[in-house]
Amino acid sequence: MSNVSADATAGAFVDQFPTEARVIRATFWSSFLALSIGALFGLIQVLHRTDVYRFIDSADYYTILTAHGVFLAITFTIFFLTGIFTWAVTTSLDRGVVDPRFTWAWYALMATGTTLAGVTILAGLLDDPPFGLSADVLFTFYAPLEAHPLFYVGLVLFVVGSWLAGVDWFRTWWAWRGDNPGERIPLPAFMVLTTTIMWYIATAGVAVAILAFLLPWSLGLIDSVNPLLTRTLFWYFGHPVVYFWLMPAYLLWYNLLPKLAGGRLFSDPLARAVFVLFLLLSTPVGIHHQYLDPGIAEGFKFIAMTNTMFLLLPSLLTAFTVVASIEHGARQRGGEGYFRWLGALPWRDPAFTGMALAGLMFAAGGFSGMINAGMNINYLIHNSIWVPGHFHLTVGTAVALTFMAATYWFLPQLTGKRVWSRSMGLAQVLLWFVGMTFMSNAMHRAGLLGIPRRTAEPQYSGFEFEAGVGSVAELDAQIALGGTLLFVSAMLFLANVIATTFGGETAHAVDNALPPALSGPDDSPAVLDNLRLWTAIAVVLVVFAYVFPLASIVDSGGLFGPGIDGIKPLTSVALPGGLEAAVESVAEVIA
Ligand code: HAS
Ligand code: CU
Repeated sequence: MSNVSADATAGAFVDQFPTEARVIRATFWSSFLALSIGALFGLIQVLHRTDVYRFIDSADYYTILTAHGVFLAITFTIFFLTGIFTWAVTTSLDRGVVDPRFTWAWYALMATGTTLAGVTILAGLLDDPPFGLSADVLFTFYAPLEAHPLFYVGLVLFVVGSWLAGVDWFRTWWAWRGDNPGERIPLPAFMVLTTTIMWYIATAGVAVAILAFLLPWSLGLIDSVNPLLTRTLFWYFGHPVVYFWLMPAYLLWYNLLPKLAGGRLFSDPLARAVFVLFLLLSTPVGIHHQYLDPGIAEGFKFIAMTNTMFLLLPSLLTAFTVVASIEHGARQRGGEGYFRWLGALPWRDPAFTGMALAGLMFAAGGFSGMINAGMNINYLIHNSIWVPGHFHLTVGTAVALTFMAATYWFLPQLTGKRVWSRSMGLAQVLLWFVGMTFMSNAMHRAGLLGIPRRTAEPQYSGFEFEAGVGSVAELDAQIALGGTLLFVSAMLFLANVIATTFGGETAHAVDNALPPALSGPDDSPAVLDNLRLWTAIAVVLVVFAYVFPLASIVDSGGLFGPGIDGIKPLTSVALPGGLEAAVESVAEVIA
């Protein structure tokens, strides 16, 4: 275990691995570019929905919403995490990538894919877009919404790029293993490898959805698709993708946060177990997004709910381990008492404070997730603005705020320069926390009143929502205020990053080393590192969870569906015998 515990005088990452630092800087810049576009659209949208100010016509709302979702949830997050993962593998295995040309190739594929998809979406804002480009399909892009083929091509290139990035991390590990036979996989690399395997399993669903159905459909090669099938394949991927965002944030909470707090990770074995649990359980739960979809039997929904409740476990373990590590850090710094130790933490450090606040907010996001996951309570909040409230706490704070906060630590590592203004960084992370508190809390409350998500005119004409406590106008004001603070926070972040890169002073004594865990890898059962075993079990669980629902969806709706252009009356669709008879008798009664 040489590398994770490398001596504390190890210098900045950029001095140790200049080539890798260059690639990571490129992924970060791509990520921040997406963040700036996405944040601008977020502001436009929040002011539009709440009727504070309308920059756009309501007809363009879905174009803006799609761009907001794709640029933030897909591009900002995934570019950033490929950078983090490249850092984690390189630094914990203490060796560079095998072939930098390969590394640049996956980066180029992802960048090309994003550009194609982004241009296709934004062309929709033009009155007469060239080549009929448009993709108002939201970041969930399932049928019956249809995009221009170029949008799907862009997504394919982006995902293939991310697959090759995974190959790159595995290659580095294989090379390391050859030189270090029998050694435990260092924790950061272990986290990257398990997350990557999870990603391969998860993206299989979206690859089939795009390549077999959506792309041929938008090219006119097939007439129709089965919308329930493409929805189900999307959610097969759409749930685990949230852990593809979250697990890199966890990687930082486990490895960086204890160091910043002045301590050491509480338990390496627990951290490994958490990532194994995510690998096993992230995918067989996607149907919890489809509790209200007709056409999926209640029993399958119930199984998805049960699996989801098990999937809470790794996050609850994380809450315990990470807080214990932070407390250890505080006590190393002289903190005492049951709660007074909290005061001994480095609250002036924007990297620490941002990540700790992100974790705190994730506790709330986790609770709203548990509510979403309950089959019966889900009926209350599904398709309401409660759901955006939930995911702005999770991906929008636990992940986004962690990534921004960590950037204040990474910038000196990657550029050799000091952060331009640490106090502005501190103000920025606090502003995000405050803005999100207003916006997300009010969104949850508004959702409970039945105010819908995904609409430019949530008030409907002439319909008044009854507010129990406060008023809809007050909730709207909080949403608009919170959203505006978030935009300001994002701009402060970008200004700081730009000022550091182009004008910052040279940093001194940057230290890239991570302290060893209190309970180290030697306390971990060796079986935890058996990636083949966990992959095999994960695949079996996915097969069990999905083969039957998919078979019944194909059986009742057809592989390519009845088509949205010419939906046939239900009685003329071929249904399994018993159902056919039932439908006919209902039709007779109605007639
Ligand atoms: Fe979710 C919908 C259920 C987690 C993202 N989710 C969404 C959508 C998104 C999303 C984007 O079951 C909307 C998709 C759409 O457009 O329709 N979600 C869950 C559950 C969890 C969960 C059970 N979601 C996430 C994460 C996301 C994310 C993570 C992004 C990154 N979600 C659902 C369901 C729906 C849903 C339904 C469908 C709703 C519908 O009807 O449409 C769980 O994974 C949550 C577990 C989390 C915890 C919290 C543990 C607490 C921790 C904090 C530690 C504290 C620290 C701070 C470190 C149990 C780890 C210490 C600081 C000190 C100072 C000491
Ligand atoms: Cu989910």
